[in-house]
Amino acid sequence: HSVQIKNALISVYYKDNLEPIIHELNRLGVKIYSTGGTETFIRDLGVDVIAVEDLTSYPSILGGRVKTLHPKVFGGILARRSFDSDEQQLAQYEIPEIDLVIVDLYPFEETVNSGASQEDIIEKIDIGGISLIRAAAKNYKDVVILASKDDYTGLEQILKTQDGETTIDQRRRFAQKAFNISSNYDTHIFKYFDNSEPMPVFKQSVQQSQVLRYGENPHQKGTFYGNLDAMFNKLNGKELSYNNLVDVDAAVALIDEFTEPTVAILKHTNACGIASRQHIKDAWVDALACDPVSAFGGVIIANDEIDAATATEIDKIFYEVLIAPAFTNEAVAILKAKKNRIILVRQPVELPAKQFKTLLNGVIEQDKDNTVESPAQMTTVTAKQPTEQELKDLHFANKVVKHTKSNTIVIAKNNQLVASGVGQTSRVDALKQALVKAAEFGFDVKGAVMASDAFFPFADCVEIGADAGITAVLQPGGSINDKLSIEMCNQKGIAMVTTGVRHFKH
Ligand code: 93A
Repeated sequence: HSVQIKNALISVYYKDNLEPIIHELNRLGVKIYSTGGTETFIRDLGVDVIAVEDLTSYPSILGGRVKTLHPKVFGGILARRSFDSDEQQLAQYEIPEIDLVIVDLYPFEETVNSGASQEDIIEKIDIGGISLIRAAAKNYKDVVILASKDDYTGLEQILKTQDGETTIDQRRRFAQKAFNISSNYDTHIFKYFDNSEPMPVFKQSVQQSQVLRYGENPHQKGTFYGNLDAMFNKLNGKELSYNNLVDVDAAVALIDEFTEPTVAILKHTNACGIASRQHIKDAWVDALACDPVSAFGGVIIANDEIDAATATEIDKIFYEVLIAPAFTNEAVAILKAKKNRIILVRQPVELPAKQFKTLLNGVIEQDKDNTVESPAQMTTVTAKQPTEQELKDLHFANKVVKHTKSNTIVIAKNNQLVASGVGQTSRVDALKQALVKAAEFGFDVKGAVMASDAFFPFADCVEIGADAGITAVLQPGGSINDKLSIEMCNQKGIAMVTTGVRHFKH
C-alpha cells in the first residue's frame, strides 16, 4: 500500500543539502518534529517545526545524550497502522504517527580518523539516531526511513513526483539501505574497540591499500592492504601484480635465511635456483644453472649489491621482478633499458611475526616458521658421519626446504640448489621429480645431499636417493618407521641427520 507522509521526524548531523527537502515537506503540509540543532536550522529557513522536547515534555538531557529516546517518539514510529490495538494506544497516550524519519548519524568513523581524543570519540557513538533508524526501518511497511545525508536528493525527487506518497517497494529499499548503514556504523565502533591480538598488524596494514590490476587471474579483482612504498623503492617497471606480490613475499622470506652473498630465483613461490658464493655474480650464475628453463619470467632476489657485471648477466634472461638491497648506478642504467622489468631496492623494514589467511568462514593465524636448524642442531643417526661440506650443504638444503611447498625433497651440493621436487602429494614423487630435473640440467648428484621437509614414512626415499648417488640426508625424524630409513642408509653406507623440526609449507 502507499503511504502519505503526514508527520516527519528529522534529526541530522550534517544539515547541508537538507533545505530542499524541508521546503518540499512544507509544501506538502507535513508536520515536522526535530531535535536541537536541526530544529534551529529548519526554523531559520522560515518553516514551522515542533521541538521533540515539546512532544515528549522532556528536555534534552545529559548534554544531548538523551534527546529522542522516548516512548512518544518511538511509539509513533513503531506502531503498526494495521493493528487496532497499536492505534488505540497511540490515541490513549497522545502519540502522533510518524511516517518519515530522516537521520544522519554522528560521524563516528570520521571522528576516529581525525585523531580526536578518546572522550570525543565515545561521545560520537550515536544511540538515539541509530535507534530511530532501526525502528523506522523495522516498520518500513508504514514508515519511510532516510538514514544518510547521501539520500537527501533521492527523497526530494520522490516527494516531488509522488506528492508525498511512497510505495512499499520504495520503503523497503530505504529500509535495506538503513540497515546497511546501521550495521556498518556498529562495525566501525566494534573495530575501534577491538584490540585483540592479530588486529594491530591487520589494522596497521588496512590503513593503506592499493587496488591491483587484478587478482590471481584477470577475472578476479584484487587489492593489497599495506604500504609497499615503505618496503621497496621501485626503480623501474610496471605495478607489481597480485602474483608478483605473492612471489616477492616468498622471495624475501627465503633470502633472509642467508648471510653470505646469495641469489635466489623463484617461480610460483618456490625456488627454482639458489646459490651462495663469495661474489653475487657467481651466485647468480650458479642459481640460474639449476633450472634455466623455469627461471624464465621468475622473481629474482639477491642479498647483496648488484653491480654492472652482475646486471649484465641477469639482463640476458627475461624476469618479472629483481630485488636487491642496493644497485650500482651502472647496474641500474643497464637494467632500466628493459622498461617492463620491475626493479626493487629493498628497504630495511621489520615484517610481522604472524601470518594469516582466510579460510572457510573465518581466518587462521599462526606464528611464522622462523627457525632453521644449523649443523649444531643436527643429530647423526647413522654409522656414517656427514663430512664438513655435507653438513654445510645439509644446512643450505634445510633452509631451502623450509621455503618450498610440501611435499618436497631438496637436493643441494656446494651451496647450490641442484634440484627439488615441489608440492607433490607423495615424498617419493618429490624425490623422483628432483632427480629427473637434476639429470635434465646436467647435474651429477654423486656426493650431493638431500633434505626432506617432513619425516620419511618408509625406506623408499633414502634407497632411491642413495642409489642415485646422494651421500647425506636430512629429515626431522619422528616416524615410527625411522628405523627402516636409518637401516637403509647404513646398508647403503650414507649418512643421515635428524633435526627434530618439521617444516611443512602447505
Ligand atoms: O546522543 S544521542 O545518541 N541521543 C539521542 O537521543 C539522539 N537522538 C538523535 N544522539 C541523538 N541523535 C543524533 O543527534 C542524530 O543521529 C543526529 O546525528 C544528531 C542531530 O542533533 P541536532 O539536531 O541537535 O543537531
